[in-house]
Amino acid sequence: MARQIMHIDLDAFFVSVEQAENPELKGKPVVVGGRPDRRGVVASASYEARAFGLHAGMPLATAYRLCPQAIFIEGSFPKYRRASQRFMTILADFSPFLEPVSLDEAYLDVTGFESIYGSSHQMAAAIKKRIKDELGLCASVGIASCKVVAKVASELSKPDGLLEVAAGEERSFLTPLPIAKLPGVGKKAERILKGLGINTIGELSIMPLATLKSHFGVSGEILWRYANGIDDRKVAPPGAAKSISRETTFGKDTRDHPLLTATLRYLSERVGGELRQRGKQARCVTLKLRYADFTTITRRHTLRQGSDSDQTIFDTGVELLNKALSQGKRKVRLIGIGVSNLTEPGRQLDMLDSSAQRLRQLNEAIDRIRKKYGFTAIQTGRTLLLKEIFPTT
Ligand code: TTP
Ligand code: MG
Repeated sequence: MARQIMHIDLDAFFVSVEQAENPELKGKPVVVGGRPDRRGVVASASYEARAFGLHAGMPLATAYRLCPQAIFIEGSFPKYRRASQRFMTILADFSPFLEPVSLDEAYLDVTGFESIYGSSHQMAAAIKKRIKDELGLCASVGIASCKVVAKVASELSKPDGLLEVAAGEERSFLTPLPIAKLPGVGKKAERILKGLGINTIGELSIMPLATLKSHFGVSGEILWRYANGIDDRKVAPPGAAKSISRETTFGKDTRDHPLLTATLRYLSERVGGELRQRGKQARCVTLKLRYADFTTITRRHTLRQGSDSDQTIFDTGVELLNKALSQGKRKVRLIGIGVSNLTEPGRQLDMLDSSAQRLRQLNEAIDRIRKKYGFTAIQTGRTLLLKEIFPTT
């Protein structure tokens, strides 16, 4: 039976929290991000402000030029965090399979629970109503058999939307949409794809896999799968995976360097593959060696920035391996490589210039919050660096 997955995203989140608190702001162009005479960018714009072309990431000065009558608010992160917690608590009442993606966005696997409400559609309406009644906020909900389609559906339904894509309709739903609507396709990928004459998700879905791989490396296959409405990622409660590792025991204890490194490469690729499958990046790489006498050592290295690249994992592993091997002559019985300190790739939550500090603290405190933008980057050497918007992922 098809899964029933919801993607729920609050509309104009920061602004809506301000409007819920101060009804005078309702129905007006409102911007959270700071005073227009300050440096910094728009964090959130009300839909009324968007009608003037304002959007997140736009310099405040530009926003002011386009819409001088907008109300500019500094914003208060602790307030948004509290609202976020209440939002997530409501969602958790509907299903235990909850995966927060960012402050205002989550996946909910409701498979089997929807019958309590009559249907998924009615369940989504009940969720929206509770969010409205208790928080005064509007949520947009996408329902589909997989994450990527649910995500596209909720975005498409905004604001105050509810859009269900029936099982079996995933491809036909995605087909006519412009490629930029597909999670994973950011500005750079969009440019490349348009250069190849690909404008719609449907056109992307029928591209040869090999062509996509040659342009985007490993991400090419993910793009292709998403374009075809294929996405088997689970709705994973946060903290489900704290680390990922693979190890192998040799048939015969060995000191053979090419064999050790080749094994390490294979294991690194498997670890990297799982990282990408989970849409995570790792900050920490750990090598494990068990020697013939069964003594086991682990050696760890912290990367300067998170990575999901096979090559980075492998390179780090080899360095640790060479160091370890230089310290003795014992043969190796088992080799393993693991990654930990997993983070979500992505968006700069510290766009609010004035409260960058608080935002950074928030990022650290809620390390499970997925950053919205930025499926990064597999550098295979021969392909380009892909650093793109990869929302939920
Ligand atoms: P979004 O869900 O991307 O935006 P939104 O909720 O304001 O509007 P939409 O109706 O399109 O969902 O982000 C949620 C909050 O995260 C947003 O209100 C403010 C914050 N944010 C930033 O601080 N910087 C950014 O660049 C973006 C995109 C969001
Ligand atoms: Mg939102």
